[in-house]
Amino acid sequence: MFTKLTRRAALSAMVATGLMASTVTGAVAGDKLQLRLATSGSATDQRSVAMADVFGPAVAEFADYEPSYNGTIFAQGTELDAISRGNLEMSITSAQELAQFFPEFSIFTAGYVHQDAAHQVAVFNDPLMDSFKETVENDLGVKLLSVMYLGRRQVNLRQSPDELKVSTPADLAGVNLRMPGTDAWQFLGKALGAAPTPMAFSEVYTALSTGAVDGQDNPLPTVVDAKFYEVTNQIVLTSHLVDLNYIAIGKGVWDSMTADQQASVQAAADAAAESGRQKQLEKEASLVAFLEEKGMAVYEPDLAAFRNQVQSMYLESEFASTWPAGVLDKINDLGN
Ligand code: KDO
Repeated sequence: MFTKLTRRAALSAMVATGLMASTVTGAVAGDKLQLRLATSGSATDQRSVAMADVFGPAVAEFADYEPSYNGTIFAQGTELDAISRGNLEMSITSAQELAQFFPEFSIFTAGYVHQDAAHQVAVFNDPLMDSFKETVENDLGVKLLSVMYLGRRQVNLRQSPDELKVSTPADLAGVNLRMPGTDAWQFLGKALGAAPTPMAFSEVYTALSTGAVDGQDNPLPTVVDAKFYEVTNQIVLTSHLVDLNYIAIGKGVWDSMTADQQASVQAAADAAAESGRQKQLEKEASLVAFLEEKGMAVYEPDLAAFRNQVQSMYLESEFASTWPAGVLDKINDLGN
């Protein structure tokens, strides 16, 4: 099931042969540190906006912040490898991507675990995260600076409710639901009751418009930003994952900075994450009306049915066997 488990072994080999970047060369442009960030998100995604408007200016005295969007420089899911090898300085990464290297990160990818944006921040800043962060730093050469809020993921389908009304996971049987391409994402699609198909984010609009897939899942701000409402007809408010991303930076880059620069980068990342979080929350609260104006049906299914199925499937899965003892209870204790 964990087809990518071997990536941890591959990492050890990289470290052993000195392939992993312990220092970064070529990352200094002129007198300034070059901080190239790659994301599969668009330039208008609130995480990208926050990084450009808040992070970049805050470090401008000593660093050039150079973002690239839509997976153009590094395809979705390849950014961590690129940072690890010293070919990239920063990314907006996900727990799902980290779970490919470190299966225990799947605890942060499980449906109905994080409760809201504040819970994500509490979990990220809690000592329970220390060993997760240390593992990523030591074994991958990547430092997780701050947690960003992507939002509550909802099921977004081409079919109208007349064709397919979704109340419980059983209604999604046979629905070809695009999910991002890692094991953790695919399992979430299965747990929802659907037939998941892996696909990069950049291909989703076309796949929806041609009918190559029946639907996709993402938070409302992403549905709007990517204009998925043009090629779909309904949104089922499952809120199955309160989704997060991490602002990640190469450990070699981090170690090359002075203590003052490190403090500035950390503060800038925290400020960008907070700004993006507030904007994303505002958007999420207002977008149902916008989507309805665009002709979309937006409704809540039987949430208890989704929650029960998803939670029990995770607890019975191989993913749960990789979760360090007691961490799920600690996460739950940090919530409401
Ligand atoms: C997606 O591919 O559906 C996803 O929402 C997954 C997230 O982890 C994140 O990478 C996001 O895409 C991209 O940044 C595009 O918004």
